[in-house]
Amino acid sequence: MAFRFTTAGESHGPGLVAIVEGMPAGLELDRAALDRDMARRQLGHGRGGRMKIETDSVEVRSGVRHGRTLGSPIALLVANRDYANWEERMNPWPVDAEIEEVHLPRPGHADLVGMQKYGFRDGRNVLERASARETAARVAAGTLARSFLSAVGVEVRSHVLQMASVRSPEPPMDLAPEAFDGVDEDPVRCLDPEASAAMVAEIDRLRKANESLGGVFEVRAFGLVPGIGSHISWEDRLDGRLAGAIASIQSIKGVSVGEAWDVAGRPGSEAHDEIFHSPERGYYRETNHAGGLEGGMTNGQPLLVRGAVKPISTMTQPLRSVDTETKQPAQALRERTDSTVVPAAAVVGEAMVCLVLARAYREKFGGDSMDDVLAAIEHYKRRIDWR
Ligand code: EPS
Repeated sequence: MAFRFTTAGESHGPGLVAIVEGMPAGLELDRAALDRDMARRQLGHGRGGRMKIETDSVEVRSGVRHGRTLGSPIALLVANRDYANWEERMNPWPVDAEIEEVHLPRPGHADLVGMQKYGFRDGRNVLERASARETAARVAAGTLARSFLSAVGVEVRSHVLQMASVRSPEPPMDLAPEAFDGVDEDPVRCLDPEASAAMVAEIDRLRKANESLGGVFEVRAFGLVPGIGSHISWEDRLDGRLAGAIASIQSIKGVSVGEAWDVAGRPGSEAHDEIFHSPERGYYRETNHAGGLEGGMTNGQPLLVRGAVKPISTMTQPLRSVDTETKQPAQALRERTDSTVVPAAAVVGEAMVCLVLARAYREKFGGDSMDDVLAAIEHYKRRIDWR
């Protein structure tokens, strides 16, 4: 069965659901690790009041028995604690109460076009699903993909490179996975302590000015064998899948692979990663401009992907909009909100990269059980003499 996942759920509804299909049987899952990823997504200086209400935890409803996958679809449930405060407004069934509608679409949010497209007078019918709360379900699904990848020797890490106009120094292309240890303890998940302090100060400064902040994060994956993805068809090119997956995260406006935008301005001689071979190492490279992908396939180098996050579109000092009932000028909806979600978006980026890589590994190596998967990978590594 093909590896795939879907999510369901509204931000202030009863809860979120993720269903993951196509995991092999016999994968050992660590319950604590699932909740650890959920907690990492809630971190970051600049989040709002909602994160004090939620303590996200994953409940496994199917597909796992005594800590191991069964090969059947895995259903995951993440409760919305805030639903207790929204039971009337978000009840799946009619309620005996006057419910206020949202008629003030926020520029940058899905509100207006969603109301037009789906024929709603109440913007809440759109914004509840468009909300980045949905990413909790993606991270839940991503934890399963991460467990699978970890069993095949792949590790996925992330960090924040830029917060509004504050940029950290460019990290080296050859960072080891261990360089990311402790990044979750940093208030903005930045690897550079000086830049981190400047980012925190910038969040505080702009928050006081009623502004929201965007930024840039990077996800790196280590331990990939060469040949994941394929040059054969556009749908199988891994760069395309990764870009699509990252761009599908709420608030993302740009994706890059390797030194993308910089490479575009260089001569070819400075853009590519020359190929070497030694009896000890086999094939190897001394640079990684390509970010670990050539011809839509992993080349055995670390994978480097970045996402550009726009500032959150719910503003404490709302932008100009129009009342959809009266068509008169009005200020956009004002709601409790975060100042920035860039540190959280990096964790969601990890989840999406894990899900894309797990799918591509499942396609390449098949297998109904983990033993089958591991045997297929071993065979392949021997064939291409990969160490
Ligand atoms: C969000 C608005 C805020 C965020 C929410 C996404 O929620 P609320 O309107 O309840 O304050 O906190 O993100 C989450 C709840 C989450 O878990 O990430 C939005 O409008 O997108």
